Amino acid sequence: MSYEMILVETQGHVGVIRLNRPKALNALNDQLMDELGAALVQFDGDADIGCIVLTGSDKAFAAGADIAAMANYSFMDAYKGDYITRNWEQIRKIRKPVIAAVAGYALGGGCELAMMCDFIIAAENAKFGQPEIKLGTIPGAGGTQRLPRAVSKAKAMDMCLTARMMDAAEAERAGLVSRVVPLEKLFDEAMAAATVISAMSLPTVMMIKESVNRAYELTLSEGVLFERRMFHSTFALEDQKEGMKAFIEKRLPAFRGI
Ligand code: CO8
Repeated sequence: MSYEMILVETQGHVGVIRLNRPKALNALNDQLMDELGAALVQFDGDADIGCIVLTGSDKAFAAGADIAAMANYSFMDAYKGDYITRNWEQIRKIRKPVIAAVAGYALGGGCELAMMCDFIIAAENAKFGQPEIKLGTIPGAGGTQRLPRAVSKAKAMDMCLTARMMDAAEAERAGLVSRVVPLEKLFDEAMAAATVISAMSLPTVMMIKESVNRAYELTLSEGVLFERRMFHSTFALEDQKEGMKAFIEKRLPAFRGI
């Protein structure tokens, strides 16, 4: 499939998707979200890919949902799901890790998209925010739900109600991002992390992603039970035999994803 609003490439075993709508600061419209969903699904099904990096430009990861496109929607336009809502959840179905490499603005739907990734690496110039209130609307893709889980209720309320932006240093302190690096190192840092992950056992990687995500949905005892069963099931993997044998033999493991 050819894309107009994203750039897609593979580097080694890493799939790279770059949002590429520079004139609108990567504002997220239906076409872009359809293309993003298709590219993610393609990488998820590609046996050669172990991890995905999602990034934008130096100025904007994404400045939010496309305001011009939705300005005149009626309730029914939005609710029926034919427009903004139909294609936003694809990323949640992806089973391989997706790293967001965020530089510049990650606002509104852009911040929500970054939070739907498995972790965020930010450049020093990154700015996160949920400014929907200034438009007379509210976050619609998880901003009021994922942000409090990531940064506490106090900061989430502050950001959603005042529309203020959080810079990269504050985002790291608050736990929204896992690392902050100079802008010129952002892509390399994300690729290095993705390369490390893609050398691991793929089924183990996928089980960790599933287990950590359960922490958002379950009680502690149910979550620990889920993790325990996943842990037990790794003993069915050849990669577990290889990983432990390699440790005992003092060599690097050669995982085969089985
Ligand atoms: N939508 C459409 N166009 C945009 C958007 C956007 N979100 N953001 C920027 N643009 C466009 C501008 O209109 C401008 O276009 P043009 O050159 O044709 O006038 C171009 O990008 C450059 O923008 P600026 O000139 O404004 O650049 P500045 O550097 O001066 O400012 C800002 C950058 C601060 C990022 C500013 O552009 C801004 O405030 N943008 C809007 C941010 C915002 O409010 N985002 C939230 C949108 S609502 C949302 O995301 C709800 C998500 C719900 C998802 C639900 C799914 C189910």
